[in-house]
Order: sequence, then C-alpha cells, then structure tokens
Amino acid sequence: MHIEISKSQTKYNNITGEMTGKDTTTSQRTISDIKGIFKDSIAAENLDQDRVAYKVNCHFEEKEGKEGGLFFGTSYVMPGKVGNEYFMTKGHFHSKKDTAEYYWCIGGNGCLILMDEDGNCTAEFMDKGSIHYIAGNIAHRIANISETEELVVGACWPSDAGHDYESIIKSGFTARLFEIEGKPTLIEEDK
Ligand code: S6P
Ligand code: ZN
Repeated sequence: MHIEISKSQTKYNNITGEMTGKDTTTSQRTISDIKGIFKDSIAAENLDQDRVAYKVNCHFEEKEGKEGGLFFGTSYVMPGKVGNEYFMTKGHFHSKKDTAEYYWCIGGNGCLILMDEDGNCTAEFMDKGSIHYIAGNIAHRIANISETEELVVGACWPSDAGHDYESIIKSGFTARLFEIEGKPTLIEEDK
C-alpha cells in the first residue's frame, strides 16, 4: 500500500489556457503546412509561408490510442484570412469514428464548423465561455473570425480517438466560411 499527498506537476493558466510542465507539448502549423485547405490557392501562395496559422498546446498523460483515457488541449488560431476565407484548422473526423469531444471558447471569436458523414455542414459561433459538444462521427474544425484577436479554444477528447485527416484532404468539408460583406458566411462548396 502507498499513501501520499502530492502536487500536480502540470500547470494550467486560467486566463491564457496554456499548460506547462510535465507531459505538455506545443505544436504549430504554418501557412505552408496547411495552404491546401483553403479555396484560394493563389492567395495562399502569396502569404508568408512561415506565418503561423495556429498552435496547439496539449497535456498528454496517456499514450495515443489508450482506451479509456483522455487528452486535453488548447488551440490558438491566429487572426488572418486567405483571400476571404478565415484562418482555420485542418479539421478531422476521429479515426475511431464514434468518439465525441468537448470544445469551449477561452477567448476571441470564432466558428466551429461541423460536418456529418452525409456531408451536412453547420457552424456554431464561439465566444468567450461558449461550450460546444461535438458528437461522434462529426468532422470538426475551428475558424477565427476576429481581425485582431487570437481565437483560443480548449478541448478534451478520448485518447483512443485518433485523427482522420485523410478524408478531409480527399473530400474537404462541404461548406466554407468566408467573410462576405463584413460577415462570416457559410457557403456550400462547389461540387
Ligand atoms: C483533437 C482536437 C483539437 C485539434 C486542434 C487542431 O481531437 O480536435 O485539439 O487537434 O484544434 O486541429 P486539427 O484539425 O489540425 O487537428
Ligand atoms: Zn478532434
């Protein structure tokens, strides 16, 4: 038997959503990494290819694929547009399809873009404090709709969910979020 009081070796900053310490990692995607996801490929080529579009800070205490575990992360999507399309994450289904995820908005303004397996596409506005439940079998990505502020989004998902980026690379989402007449507008993608 082992009995002990210990202190967490990981810290969470309540204001910025950032996690530091044990089992934390940060990765980033530049325009060069994600340019293929945007509609206007010429506008994407014309941006600084090293510009960071988003960062993801995670606490991974379990191994990827561990059944019954959880992962926790904070995504930071920078303000910016490619043509009229807002900076956004690559987006994915989970590889283990029927696994859900929670998102919540820590700061900024954005949209959560959701697509089911039949291609029905919807979006939810995100602002500080909004909570978003993403059911299983739903592809998800976030877009920053602010001109100046980072979009900061917390997430918690099963450690065996995995990421299926391939389906999105192959077929994309069926709708895209553009700024039209100053407003975020979800437009059906040409077939
Ligand atoms: C993981 C969760 C988020 C995203 C992050 C980046 O299941 O949904 O942590 O990984 O927002 O998006 P993406 O599409 O590049 O993984
Ligand atoms: Zn996910």
